[in-house]
Amino acid sequence: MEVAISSAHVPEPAVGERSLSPEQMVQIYRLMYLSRRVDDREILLKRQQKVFFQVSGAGHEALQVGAALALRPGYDWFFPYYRDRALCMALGVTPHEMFLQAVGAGADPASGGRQMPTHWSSKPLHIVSTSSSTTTQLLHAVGCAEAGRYFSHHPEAAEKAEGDYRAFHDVEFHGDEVVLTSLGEGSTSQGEFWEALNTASNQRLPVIFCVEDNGYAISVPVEVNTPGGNISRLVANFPNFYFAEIDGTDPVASLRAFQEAAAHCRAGLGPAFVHGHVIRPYSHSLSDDDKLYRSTAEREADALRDPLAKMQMRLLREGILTDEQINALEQQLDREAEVAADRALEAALPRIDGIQEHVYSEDLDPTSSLFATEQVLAPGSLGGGKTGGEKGSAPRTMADLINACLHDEMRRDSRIVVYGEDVADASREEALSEVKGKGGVFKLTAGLQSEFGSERVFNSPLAEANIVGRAVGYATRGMKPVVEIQFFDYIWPAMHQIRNELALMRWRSNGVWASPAVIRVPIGGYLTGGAIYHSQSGESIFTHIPGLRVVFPSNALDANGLLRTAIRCDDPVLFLEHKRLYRETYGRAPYPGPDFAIPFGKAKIVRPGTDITLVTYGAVVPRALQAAQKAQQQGIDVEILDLRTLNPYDWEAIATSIRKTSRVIVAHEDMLSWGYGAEIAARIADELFEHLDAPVRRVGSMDTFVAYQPVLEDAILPQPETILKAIVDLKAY
Ligand SMILES: Cc1ncc(C[n+]2csc(CCOP(=O)(O)OP(=O)(O)O)c2C)c(N)n1
Ligand SMILES: [Mg+2]
Repeated sequence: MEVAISSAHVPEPAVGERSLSPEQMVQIYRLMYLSRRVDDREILLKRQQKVFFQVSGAGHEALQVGAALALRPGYDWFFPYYRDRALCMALGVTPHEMFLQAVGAGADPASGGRQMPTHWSSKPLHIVSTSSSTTTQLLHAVGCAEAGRYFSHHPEAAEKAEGDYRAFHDVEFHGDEVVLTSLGEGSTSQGEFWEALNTASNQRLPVIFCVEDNGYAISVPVEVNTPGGNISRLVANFPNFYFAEIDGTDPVASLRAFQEAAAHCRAGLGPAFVHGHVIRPYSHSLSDDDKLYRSTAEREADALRDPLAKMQMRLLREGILTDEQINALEQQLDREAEVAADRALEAALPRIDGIQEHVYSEDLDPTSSLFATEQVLAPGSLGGGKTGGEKGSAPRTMADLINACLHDEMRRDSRIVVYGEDVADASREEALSEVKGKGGVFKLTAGLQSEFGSERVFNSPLAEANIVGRAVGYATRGMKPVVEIQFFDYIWPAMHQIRNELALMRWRSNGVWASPAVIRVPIGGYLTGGAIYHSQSGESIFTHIPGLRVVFPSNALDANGLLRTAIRCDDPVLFLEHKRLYRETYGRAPYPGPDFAIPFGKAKIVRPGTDITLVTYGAVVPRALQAAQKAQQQGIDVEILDLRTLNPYDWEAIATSIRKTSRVIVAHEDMLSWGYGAEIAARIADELFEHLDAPVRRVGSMDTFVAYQPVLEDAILPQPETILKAIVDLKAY
């Protein structure tokens, strides 16, 4: 096994050094030194228990200052990671702002006291909020670059529009903008690293990937994470890249590499990969002690490469500053760090009553009357969909009306892009003159690429995190990605992006950033042969994520109106489409026109009744109706509520019905234990106890996955008979 590159093996700078002016050299040292002193001051505050976490950028300063000085804050875009103090300082984040974050002050501009220190965010500087998750930010950077390119090709899409999310997203773009994202060498082991390089390379996107290689991921040395110990060697065959492997303790070499990288990107040639070898003199964080796993010799060798000491020597050697001048400068910067920290310690704390602000958009409420355009369709009105102009009076399937909504909304809003696995008609456009086109494995996106072109409708790589991570980047730039995950069963690689990024962007940035994308996902069983990996449910896993709206229509008309609201609103939405309902006779409806919308959080009484309330949604709705018809024959009058949206859900409708019937069943297709019904049942027991004449009952599938053999599938999933039995039992209670 090859070992990590040590200082002795650090490659020569990629370009010959032209000298910088003395002022530039001093400015570089000033930034590097101040960054280190802010770290040191923060460490002191942590030891005094005045701040609560510390992770330093020590040893990485030269590389980061080089990157920042090659780029333009507020013009280019930045998706940094937690070590990037010197980068952010050089871009314009002040020491005071950094300390405000460390103390968790209300005025912390990055997160208002919600995130740990060094989790950067600044709208004016174009630093997009980052999480603690290693590597997720790379896909955001890719989506951001795609959005910038899209706007420069379609400047009209940047214009503001009233009546939907666009009213709240100012768009800025420059044709030659660059996106910088950074990560540690250990993080290159994450799949999302490779997924990001894939798309950046394929699309020649102007993204600079900066690997800050300090040789360790906490205690794990580089050769354990990276076969052969050098990530540059592994990525060298990606097409269209500019590559540089440099001594990241040398700010001038770093600056040169990033200047060349930026020039490559701005010229539209493709992405860049700058691999800087740096050191980590302060352990991973204050929670770590590297003496536990690094030899003394290794740590001493690293110390000899300290970028601060080297730069100081250089200033002296090149006669740029004298000893006295360096001392005076350092004293001034020490004082600057101290004053900034002292001021932050006096700052007001965040408001407790503000905790729930910015979970969802405060500007645009998807439950509001703005989205209440449910109307009776005028017979003969024009229909949407791939051919357009169809008569609206013929009943159409859920698949048709979802497709029609996508066509209508894409016509109306040029910020919408649609992508995912197999969603395009044909990636090789030239084939379209002779073939019909794919348009999704369920054909829900059929005809979109043919009508709107390959820049707006395209296939993604087979990588779910790639789909959602890029959507986060697109949406933070003000675009509206409406992406597809091919099957709910395969949403899990994207789970990290959905939970830790998509749903959290607004809250963790204290309302400064948001990523209101729509994820359409075919879900559910009752397929006869769908088996374990094409029949899963699991909606409660997603309703358990604050910040994410979850929609689950049961019929064509609701699917059309709710998808329109999902697209026009300003929150991220998981839009669950039951595969079994796509083409069923049940629930077909005429095309309702291009402005038909249904607000979230409004249940529908699909069958009025007086004896028992049955709360349900999705494919259980038609099964519950069958059960209710049979119950009626036994004299039991069941009221069925279709929730339609699961977050938010219509508590008022549930409560009103239960006050009338005093008996309730919550029924869903997903497994009974820990399912969506558990929460609804618990709340009913809690808040409506005095209205109940019987216990709250639940109906769900067995606590197992769905088997292939139809006999097993039928037994596992709730059937009309299962529901009927629960109705009869409950009435007799
Ligand atoms: C997805 C994820 N897994 C694990 C962690 C915990 N963790 C935080 S930093 C880190 C090591 C990162 O090492 P590297 O990428 O080399 O960056 P460095 O800290 O050395 O700059 C780990 C495992 C995390 N934050 N995110
Ligand atoms: Mg590392």
